[in-house]
Amino acid sequence: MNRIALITGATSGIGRATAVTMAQNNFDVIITGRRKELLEDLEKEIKSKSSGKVHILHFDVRNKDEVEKAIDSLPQDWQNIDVLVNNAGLAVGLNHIHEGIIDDWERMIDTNVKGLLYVTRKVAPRMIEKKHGHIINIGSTAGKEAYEKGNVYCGTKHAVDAITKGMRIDMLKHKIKVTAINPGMVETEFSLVRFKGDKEKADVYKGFTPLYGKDIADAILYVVTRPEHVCINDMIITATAQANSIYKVTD
Ligand code: NDP
Ligand code: 8X3
Repeated sequence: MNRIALITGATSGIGRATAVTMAQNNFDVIITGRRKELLEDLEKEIKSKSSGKVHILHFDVRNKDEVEKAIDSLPQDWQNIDVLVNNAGLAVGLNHIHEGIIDDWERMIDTNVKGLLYVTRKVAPRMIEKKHGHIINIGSTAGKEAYEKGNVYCGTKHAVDAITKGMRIDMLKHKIKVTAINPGMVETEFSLVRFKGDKEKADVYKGFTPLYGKDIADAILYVVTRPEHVCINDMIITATAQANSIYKVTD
């Protein structure tokens, strides 16, 4: 029987690649995000490529009521979530702290930190009841060191790092695994969102081969297919051209 994975932020990038990869590898997937039409496209693609079942939940992770209603709406046979991938997230803006835009800060904090918490708060109690489950939090190399103008984004990802460590301790006696996956630069919609649709500024992947969503999806698949007694706690994955968020070589 397939296991069930709920993936937040499945309309694009890492989350989308993860949904496809997991569905091709014995998972039924609950795909979530705000852009409903993209979730419907993804459902079609998954069904054409695999035998994994798909269920769509359409919500904004920043809205606590929407999160609760969406997860409460799951039909009985979708309720036993084995794997939660807390992936939805974003960077908005790249400014020195004294020039930062407060609305950008709030979007990042509300999505990357509070959204992750709201979803986890709804899903984790069900895992505890079953004494089984695995939570994957998508952090970042930006959660391991701060870089110039990255202040608040780096802060949210450092928070994900700390929350993941705390979660793992709290979940220990319930036999629930908690893993952080911390990617470096992955070519997705991430930069377009960060630079608010400015394609020129968003072209930060010139002169080197970045990571792609599938690279991170493969790592997630590896992590969730380890034997019961093995938990990968923390993984940092960068492009070969990167040492961390700060050091990168170009051709
Ligand atoms: P994308 O922009 O391609 O995807 C982001 C996903 O998050 C989309 O599916 C988007 O869906 C979803 N999302 C954003 N805000 C919300 C919200 N309020 N409610 C629900 N879903 C939301 O970027 P990535 O795939 O690159 O990013 C995925 C994660 O990986 C993020 O947490 C990011 O911080 C992290 N990361 C990315 C790196 C990179 O270089 N790309 C490196 C390290 C970490 P929709 O807009 O439809 O709601
Ligand atoms: C995304 C990677 O280095 O742009 O989290 O912050 S970075």
